[in-house]
Amino acid sequence: MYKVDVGKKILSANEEYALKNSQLLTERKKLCLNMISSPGSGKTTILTRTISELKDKIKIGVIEGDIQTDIDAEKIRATEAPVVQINTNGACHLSAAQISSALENLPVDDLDLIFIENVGNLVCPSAFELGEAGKIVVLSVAEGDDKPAKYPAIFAKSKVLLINKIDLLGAGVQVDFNIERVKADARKLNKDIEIFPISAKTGDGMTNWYDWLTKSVKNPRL
Ligand SMILES: Nc1nc2c(ncn2[C@@H]2O[C@H](COP(=O)(O)OP(=O)(O)O)[C@@H](O)[C@H]2O)c(=O)[nH]1
Ligand SMILES: [Mg+2]
Repeated sequence: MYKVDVGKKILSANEEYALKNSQLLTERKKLCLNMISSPGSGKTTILTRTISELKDKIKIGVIEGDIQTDIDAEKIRATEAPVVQINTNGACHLSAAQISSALENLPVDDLDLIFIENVGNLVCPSAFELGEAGKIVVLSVAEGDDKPAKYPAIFAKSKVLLINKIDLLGAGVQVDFNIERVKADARKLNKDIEIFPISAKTGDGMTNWYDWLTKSVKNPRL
């Protein structure tokens, strides 16, 4: 007869790797942030602008997850930040095992902060812990203000919500997006979430995000 010890949590293979990644990052005091959004919300644009504007203050490396191609990794490489590309060949999220091997290929000791750009998808990546200290969810105004209500999991789990493309809310542009509704819905799911409306295109609002990053690299487990 089998005996099941209900008191002991059995870790999945993904959780085992996530724990290993988290231990490695904690030991080396490196901040790791897992950026998640739908395709086209602006993750790569936010990263390239952040890397360039903080380059004298914070040393940033990137793990790029994509179903196919290294288009985004090339954009990151142009900033001169170290980058490792992972192609998931169809999978809708990165796994902790993939992050573990990517970390072996990044000069971790030379970095302060490692961003993971997850595969573009608002649902799938939220279910897979990678060993990161925190998740950053990006929602652009062109996607509609009902997304926290419709896709609650990622908003409930994230440390930060970046509301991107606020330049599209300018006079004469037809985008219906109620920022106050998004803030209220996200805070209903997650009272501690930090929310920064930004435009990665114009730079509007980015200093609030940079201040949060600068503070957080000093406390890499958040
Ligand atoms: N108007 C506007 N366009 C943006 C902004 N951020 C990104 N984009 C554009 O949105 C598109 C998708 O951006 P990208 O960074 O590739 O999104 P990702 O798929 O989430 O990595 C590109 O054409 C960007 O130039 C922004 O703040 N304002
Ligand atoms: Mg991208």
